Amino acid sequence: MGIIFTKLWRLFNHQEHKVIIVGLDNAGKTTILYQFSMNEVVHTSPTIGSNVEEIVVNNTHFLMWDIGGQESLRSSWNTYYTNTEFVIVVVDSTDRERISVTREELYRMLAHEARSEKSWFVDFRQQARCERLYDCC
Ligand SMILES: Nc1nc2c(ncn2[C@@H]2O[C@H](COP(=O)(O)OP(=O)(O)OP(=O)(O)O)[C@@H](O)[C@H]2O)c(=O)[nH]1
Ligand SMILES: [Mg+2]
Repeated sequence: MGIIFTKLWRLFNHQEHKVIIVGLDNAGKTTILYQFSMNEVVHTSPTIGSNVEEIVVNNTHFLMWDIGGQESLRSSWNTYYTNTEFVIVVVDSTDRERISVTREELYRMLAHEARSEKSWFVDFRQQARCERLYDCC
């Protein structure tokens, strides 16, 4: 009970919550970021480095970092971990050939010493009856 209270207190007492969005290149991270911030699907190009947007939900501020997923950029993901409270892992489940690469990257992140005290969400973009997430809307 005490732990839950402490976590809730931390959650609502902070001014701003840092969220990182990670996943392989072409998974749909930037698309998600702008769906959150502009509520629309925008044209994207591969992210070199990162994009960041502030999103406010019910007076709660989230600073959302969308990090480029190309192979050469993945080693830099851990530099974004500091002060991160939420991690969204985006997986394009139509990309079957690279599911094992995604799994390795996920294990690498979970093994990192800075992984603790974060909430993790995994977004599998593709369900049986729609091609990918925004096709379902
Ligand atoms: N059909 C469909 N296409 C999507 C969806 N999400 C993203 N895409 C497309 O997939 C491509 C890549 O999307 P991005 O959001 O740029 O991918 P990313 O994960 O940011 O890729 P990097 O920046 O290279 O790491 C774009 O052409 C998007 O339009 C989806 O839910 N459905
Ligand atoms: Mg991107």
